Amino acid sequence: MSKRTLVTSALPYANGPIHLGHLAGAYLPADLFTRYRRLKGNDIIHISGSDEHGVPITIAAEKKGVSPQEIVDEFHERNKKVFKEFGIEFDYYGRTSSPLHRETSQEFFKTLNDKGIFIKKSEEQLYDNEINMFLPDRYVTGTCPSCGHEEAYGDQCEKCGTSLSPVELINPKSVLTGNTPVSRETEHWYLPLGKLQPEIEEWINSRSGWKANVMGQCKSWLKEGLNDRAVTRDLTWGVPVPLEGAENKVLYVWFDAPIGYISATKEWAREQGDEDLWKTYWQDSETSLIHFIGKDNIVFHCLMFPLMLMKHEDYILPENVPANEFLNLEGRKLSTSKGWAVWLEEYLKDYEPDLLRYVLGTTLPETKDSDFAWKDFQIRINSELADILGNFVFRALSFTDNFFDGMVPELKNPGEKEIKALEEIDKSKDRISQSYEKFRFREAIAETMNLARTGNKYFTETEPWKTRKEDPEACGNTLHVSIQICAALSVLFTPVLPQKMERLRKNLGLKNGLLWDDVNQSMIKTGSKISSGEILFHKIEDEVVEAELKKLKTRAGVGKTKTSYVPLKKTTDFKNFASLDFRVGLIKNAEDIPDSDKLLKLTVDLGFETRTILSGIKKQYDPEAITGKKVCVVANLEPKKMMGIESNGMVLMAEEEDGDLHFLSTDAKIGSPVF
Ligand code: B3M
Ligand code: ZN
Repeated sequence: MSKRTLVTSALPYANGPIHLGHLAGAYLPADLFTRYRRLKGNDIIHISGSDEHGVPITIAAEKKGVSPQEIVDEFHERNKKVFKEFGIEFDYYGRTSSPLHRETSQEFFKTLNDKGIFIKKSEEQLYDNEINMFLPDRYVTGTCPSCGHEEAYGDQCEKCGTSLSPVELINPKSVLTGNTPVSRETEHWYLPLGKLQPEIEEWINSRSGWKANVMGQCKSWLKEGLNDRAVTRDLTWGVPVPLEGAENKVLYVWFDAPIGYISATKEWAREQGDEDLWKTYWQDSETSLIHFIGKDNIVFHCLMFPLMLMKHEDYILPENVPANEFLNLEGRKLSTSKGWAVWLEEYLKDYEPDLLRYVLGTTLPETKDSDFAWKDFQIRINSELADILGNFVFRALSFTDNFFDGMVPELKNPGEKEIKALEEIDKSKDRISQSYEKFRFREAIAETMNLARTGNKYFTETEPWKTRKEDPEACGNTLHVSIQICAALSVLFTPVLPQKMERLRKNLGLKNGLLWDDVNQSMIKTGSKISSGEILFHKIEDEVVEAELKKLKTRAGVGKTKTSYVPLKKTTDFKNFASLDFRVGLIKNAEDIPDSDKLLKLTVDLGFETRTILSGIKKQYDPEAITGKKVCVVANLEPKKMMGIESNGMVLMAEEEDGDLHFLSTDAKIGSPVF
């Protein structure tokens, strides 16, 4: 472990409220890691804040008919507050409209300019004649030249992650007027990524311990070759370019936003009463810098910002960028504009933060996209938090309270079961640590729950309700061991369940400020007094899940009640119908076709043979979720080649009015004919 750690999590645009996608991408993993490392005694700070510049902000302001300042003022406060309520512990939550940020990013730009890093180019850029303005970045949408996605933004395609410039888009449209923009010449400062590629490439190749999804993206961009990127824009909202002759130009938001991590650290240092303290976190080689982000921010954090830091020469470079993939919601892509999202403010009105921290923590999109479903939320809470952890803690504490006057009994002549259960404390502690260190938070959480499982099982197997009368010494041993496991859990589960574990420590009479290394087999002395058990987790009823689903669907207009039916096709004869061969098949495997918007590649077992079938269900189904499904297949359709792959047959789907697709499932044996 490094001497000192600086954790940053992406600065969310202050143009809307925080939702589950944000949390799963960056903030929850960053908080889990920081809390864990803090328990390990590491000198660590967690920095984030609002990204208040850039086109996403000005577009949001235009849509609402208010000034950009009003937008960012509102969402900065709301987001800061909701993160706090959810238990995301930032040491500092800054904002890029602060004077110190302006100063810091202008200094950064000037330094690079003085060193002759930038090149100045006069180039054609898109311009909207109707409103007399240049259209940088997200002011333009169009088709991605890389993957064909039709709603790519002028700065990036969210589909394939490629970073773009508006002139590269096919069929560009002005977001403000819908016009097709014209080209007009303008002058800008560019970071010559093309020329600097060898340096960044060498650095990337020297990284170790990076996640495969992150490394893979970096390498594929490098392989394609990097394009020079303009770092200034013809806009009025942003950090003014600090040079003469650059009036009406501001710094590109992706130039100033990452510098926001530095300026926020400076503000934090000021707050600590030590102006220079930020330097130890940014300029001392014994600090490791770790950026938590979502996958759409990889290019900026792994290539562009490191290059900026490198060229400035005063800064350390990131040690790791453990980016996450995307979180889907109930099997569909999360979409705030369509209302298909769960916002944190909304969640916190009805439920406790720790429940979501746990459930989301167990489903983080660490290596591939993952899905949040309310049903899973219920199952995880009921069968893990309540039935395992909660049940174990309650039984251990209330039994001790009821039958031993709340005094922890002595461990006398422990048997093999006792010794094994106690040893699990040390073993789990090490395993959990290793998972956190590798940024495998799902695994860390599962390991922690396993310790509770061990405790719960041990309690049940030693049957203290029987031994209480027959063998009081054995009963005492059960409680002694169980209480020690509870004590260990109260520290080991703290990163995930900070509020609940604080309560548990209180009930166990443990002092505040316990660290990871304080966890051992005898954290609580024999004879110590503990409080009675309390129910830590209440179960979630089916109705709650149904209501959440209904709320979501109503808001997004999914499954509206008034249906209009597609007109019936004209009558066909029986012979025609009978010529089609429908069969029951089993989806053995489903794979993404990265170049396609719609298609998934399915491997379908028909019993007598296995087929490759392409199916246009990508928007609605996660490949993982449909593997193992029995479906109905048109088995004698002539083969068709799509995206260079031959499809042999068709999987039947029912399509609802809103485009929702459903499988026609059956319990029948694979290969059975359907007629
Ligand atoms: N605001 C993009 C985003 O919220 C951007 C991140 C900046 S991190 C320096 O996804
Ligand atoms: Zn694309």
